[in-house]
Amino acid sequence: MHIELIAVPYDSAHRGRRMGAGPEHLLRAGLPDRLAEIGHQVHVRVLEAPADGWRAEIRTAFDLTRAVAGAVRDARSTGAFPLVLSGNCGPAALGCVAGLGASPRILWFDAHGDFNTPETTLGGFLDGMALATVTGRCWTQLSAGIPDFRPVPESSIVLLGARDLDPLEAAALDQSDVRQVRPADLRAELPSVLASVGRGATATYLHLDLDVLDPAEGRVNPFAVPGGLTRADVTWAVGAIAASLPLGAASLTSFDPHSDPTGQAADAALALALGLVRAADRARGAEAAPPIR
Ligand SMILES: [Mn+2]
Repeated sequence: MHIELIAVPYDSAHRGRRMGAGPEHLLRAGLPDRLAEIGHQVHVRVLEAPADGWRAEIRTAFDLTRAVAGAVRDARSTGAFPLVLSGNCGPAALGCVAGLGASPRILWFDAHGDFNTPETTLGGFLDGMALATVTGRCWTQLSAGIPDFRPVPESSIVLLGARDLDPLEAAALDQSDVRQVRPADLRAELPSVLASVGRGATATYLHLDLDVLDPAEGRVNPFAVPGGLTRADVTWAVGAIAASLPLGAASLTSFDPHSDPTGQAADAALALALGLVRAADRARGAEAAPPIR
């Protein structure tokens, strides 16, 4: 399979800082070579914020989102699978949704809801609003400036593994049509959730905020909280998703190498990236296979 590895090395408009260091850390740790070793053709593209621009958290996030959308569209037009490595969730998710064009299903792994809005956030972190922005709950004028972006209906979205929500954010999620699968319910609930959300799906975006992992699997960033999924859980779930929905694009986000002095979280991230690509490739092969007579 041809893979376009799209790196977005920013966190809150800062290049290479905190989670912004994650994408290039994973590239240096050998992700492109590991993918090539298992038979894939890999092209790496590192996206940059506009060279002349003033850095502002919100504006830069949307500049990067437009760049991701273009890179995803380019990759898909050549038949490559876009795999985004991003410091933040918002540019990755909004960019992939826009790049996919048609209204996708979204499977969103995250310890957090990313469902805050400017009116509910306690931390003031734009990226904690990423999923709410995707659904059109906030930042609607800025989102409208992303070519081909259309808000995704909440009923097309599944949030998996979330366990650390602000109070008003939790209330908004509970009242929304976003389906939630709690960490402890993953294996029991995912098959039926996929059966219902997958009906008629044309493109699916898989969002893997690495802090969905339990910190015992490696501490991926300063916001990681206990009660999360194991590496085996995530690998199983990604395999199940790829087997039942047509994966159009995927992202790995929020890895901060500074939180991971032993390298355990980096190992987990590499293993999950390889597992995700294997699952996407298997599913593509199954689709391309001639019907059995
Ligand atoms: Mn997130």
